[in-house]
Amino acid sequence: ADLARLDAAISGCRACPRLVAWREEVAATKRAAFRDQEYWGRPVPGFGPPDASIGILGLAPAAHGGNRTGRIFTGDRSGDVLFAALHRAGLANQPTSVSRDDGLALAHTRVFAAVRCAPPDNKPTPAERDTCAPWLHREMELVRPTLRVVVALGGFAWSAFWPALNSVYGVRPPTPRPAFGHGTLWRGSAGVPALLGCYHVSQQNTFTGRLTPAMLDDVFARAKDLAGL
Ligand code: DU
Ligand code: SF4
Repeated sequence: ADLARLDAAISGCRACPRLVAWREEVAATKRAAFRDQEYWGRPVPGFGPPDASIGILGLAPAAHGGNRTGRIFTGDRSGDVLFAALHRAGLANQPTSVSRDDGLALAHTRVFAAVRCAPPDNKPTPAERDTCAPWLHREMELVRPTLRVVVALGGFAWSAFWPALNSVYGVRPPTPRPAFGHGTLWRGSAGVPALLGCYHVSQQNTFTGRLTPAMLDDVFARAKDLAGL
């Protein structure tokens, strides 16, 4: 219930003028293939059960993905790859994610994003990242009792984890901070979730073979292990 309230609150945020303008402009102009659809055009909340032990941290919603469907990673190629992998790992009840009411349910897994509004060129500014951070922190606070591992999809998400560690757990991040890498693990400690790096599931990585389905399967097998699943 607290998480549902937070999701609703996130959806009304207008704190970043550039992103508010962009998300709404995209929603008004649309992509031709989706012209019959009503775009969400608002901040996109996290997705998954409140008692998740695995958190998956992405960058931001895609303009015609989450910004269209209103569910993170839903309706874009990145999500196609991510949810297919979660299904293979037994963490999703179906391999596809096309709309908010498609019946998809995650098990033990909550998907978050570092920034909640679709940014131009998928690139939020540092100021936008910092403005949006408290939403992630509040969400992690609510999932904290069960959260055991955060999978960071890409370097932006990886770097968003450290302020969360400080704000949510009161744990000062290590200095220097461990560099992002695919398969890099920061172990956390008692009551503090581990952080596991994974190349982002974007087409740039999946079409080029930099990130393969087998690599994702390895990441989620490790995440389940770290989560005690
Ligand atoms: O074009 P695309 O595969 O939908 O991904 C666009 C871009 O946004 C890519 O860098 C992934 C990222 N992204 C994300 O971090 N979270 C989402 O929910 C959707 C896309
Ligand atoms: Fe609000 Fe985050 Fe969207 Fe900025 S990016 S308007 S802080 S929800």
